[in-house]
Amino acid sequence: MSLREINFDGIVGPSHNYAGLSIGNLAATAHAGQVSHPRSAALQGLAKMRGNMALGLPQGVLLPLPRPNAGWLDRLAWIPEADPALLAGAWSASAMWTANAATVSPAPDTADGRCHLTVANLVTMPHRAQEWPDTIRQLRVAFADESHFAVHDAVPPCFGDEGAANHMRMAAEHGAPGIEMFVHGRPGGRFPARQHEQASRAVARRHGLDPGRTLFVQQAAEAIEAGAFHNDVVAVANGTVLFTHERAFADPDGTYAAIRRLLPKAEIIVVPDAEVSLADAIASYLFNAQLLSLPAGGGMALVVPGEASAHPRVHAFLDRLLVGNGPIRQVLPVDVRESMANGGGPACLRLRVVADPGTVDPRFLLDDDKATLIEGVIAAHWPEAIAPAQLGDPALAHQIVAARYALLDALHLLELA
Ligand code: SUG
Repeated sequence: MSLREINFDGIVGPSHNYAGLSIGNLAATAHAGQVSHPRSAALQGLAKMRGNMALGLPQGVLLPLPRPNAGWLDRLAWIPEADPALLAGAWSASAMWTANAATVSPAPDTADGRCHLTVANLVTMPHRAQEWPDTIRQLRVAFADESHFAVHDAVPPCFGDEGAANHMRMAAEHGAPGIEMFVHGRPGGRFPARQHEQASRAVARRHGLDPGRTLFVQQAAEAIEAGAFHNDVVAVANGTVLFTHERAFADPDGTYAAIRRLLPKAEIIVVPDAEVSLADAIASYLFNAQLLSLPAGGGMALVVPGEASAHPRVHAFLDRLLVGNGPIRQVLPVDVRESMANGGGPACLRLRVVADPGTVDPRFLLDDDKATLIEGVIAAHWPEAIAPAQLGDPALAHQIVAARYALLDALHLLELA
């Protein structure tokens, strides 16, 4: 068994659009009503995946879900006079943000020595709550080998669960037993707290985690107020490193102390508000980065959105970080601006699974040739642009359905059609 971290990126679906559906997600709200570019969005995602493969890291993909979701509109008895947000919801390509697909506990952390995945119910946002039945179908194909994986149903509503976006793991190395941190919010603020503590606790129990190595941490209410609708907008962990904003957690000192107690080797990099304010962190998505362990002892790389490196105060911070001789040796900006405009940075676009790549259905694993194949399908079939007034257009709906079918066909995954 050779356990490695595989990043499963969501391929941006052909219906990608800006409908302003996520209250509390400031970027999505700001871009509501703008024209989207599904083809460029999907190609930007593929370019990010290629960049990570070029670092020598294994890469996987998850596929767009069936959209527009006519069955969902039927169950809502949708008519043209009904709320337009319902129509937009049925057209949303939000499954691209696979950090919200599931919570993953790798085999070294679980009681039965299998990698456990619980699909996220995403109940807080209507357009996202429709995702999990199709997501779990896909996870059950990708991780079908029950001697290595256990794929669990969604936690029942009303306990909101947003998956890996509110979950962090730290370990001496990917294949070693780790500590798992579940970050929840408390309701009552201006914006919804999407992750419920009871959902986190249920996931930890289902996965058979050792209570002595599991932390339940409350997100700072002020972080949610400032637009951190998921914890991964203000913190990211990898290996022995936690990279976090000073105001991410309700009890930062207690959280750091608990981490250090369970993982004495932990390196906690706290970004002070005085250097990068919460507002700057959320506007730039500095923390919505992929913190990656490079092969052959190459230290860690931080894959940040171009918006972070272009932000003057964040840029200055990153320069200081690199000269500081810490564990993060490289900062690699990527262009995922189409996803960013909906509040989805590099970290939102990927689901991390520590597993032996040989145990995963190979149709979900990427190499350069398959990336070229996928890019060809995107170039041939994905709409170039979608204006909000086009949602509901039958010809566009037909193109979107056909585009997804062409991708499933190319990847020999028509069982998901
Ligand atoms: O759930 N945006 C997504 C962004 C998810 C980001 N994921 C992580 N942080 N892990 C959301 O708010 C906007 C769709 C629209 O408005 O059209 C949206 O769903």
